[in-house]
Amino acid sequence: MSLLSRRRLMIAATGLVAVAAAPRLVFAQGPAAPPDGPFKLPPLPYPATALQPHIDARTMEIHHGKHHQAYVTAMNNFTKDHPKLAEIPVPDLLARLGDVPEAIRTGVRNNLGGHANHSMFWQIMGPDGGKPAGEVLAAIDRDLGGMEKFQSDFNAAGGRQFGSGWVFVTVTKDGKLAIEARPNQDTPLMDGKRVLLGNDVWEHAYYLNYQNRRADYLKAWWNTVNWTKVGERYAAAKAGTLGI
Ligand code: MN3
Repeated sequence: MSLLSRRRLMIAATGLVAVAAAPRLVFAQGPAAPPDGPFKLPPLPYPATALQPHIDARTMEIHHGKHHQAYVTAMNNFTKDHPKLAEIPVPDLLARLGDVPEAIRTGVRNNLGGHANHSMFWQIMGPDGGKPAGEVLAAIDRDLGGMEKFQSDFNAAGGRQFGSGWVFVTVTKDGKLAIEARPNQDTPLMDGKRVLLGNDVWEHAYYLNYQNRRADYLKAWWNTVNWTKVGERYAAAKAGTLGI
C-alpha cells in the first residue's frame, strides 16, 4: 500500500475527514487475509490498550495489525519466487542485502527492515516498564551521558529525522551504546550492528493522538519502555545471542 493510501486509511479511520464511504467500509476493503508463509507477525506481547494513555489502542491495532502485517505479507510474497529468503536468519539477510536479487532488493530492504524494526519495537515496550537498572544503566551513564542527556539526545535525533524513520540505540558485543537515526525502515542490522532499543518516528506511530506533534510523542514514549526487556537485550548482546 502506498504511503498516500495509508494516510487516507488512517485519516478515514479517525473520522477526521468526512468521506462518502463509512470508515468501517474502508477497513473492510483492506488487505486480504495474509497468505501463509514463513514470515509471521509476532503477536503483541500485551493488549493493544496496555500503553494508554501514551499510545492509544487504535494506533497500536493499526500499526501492528495493518502496517507490520503488510511487511510480513510482502516478505511472504517475495518468498514465493525466492524461497531462500526465508532460510537465512533475518539479521544476516539484512546485513547481506547486496546479495539479494536486484529486482526485489529495495522491497526486501523496506519490508524485512520493517519486520525487524517492528518486531523489536513491540518487544521493548510494555506497561509498567520500570526503570533502567544494573549493567544497562551503567552503560547509559558511561556511553550516553546519563539518562537525562540520553533521552534528550535520543529525542533530538528522532526529531531531526526527516519524514519516516527510526531512532535507535545500538549495542556492541562489548556492551558499548550509541544513538543512531535511520530513514524509512532501515536498521543498523544492515551494517551488521545490533539494536538495543528503538522508536518509530513515522507518523503512523503517533498520528491519531499526536498529529504533527512528534516531539510530544517522543517525550511520552519513554513511559512505554520495558526496561526489564531492554536489560535482557543488553545481556543478550554481550553474550552474542541478540537477534532482531
Ligand atoms: Mn511503524
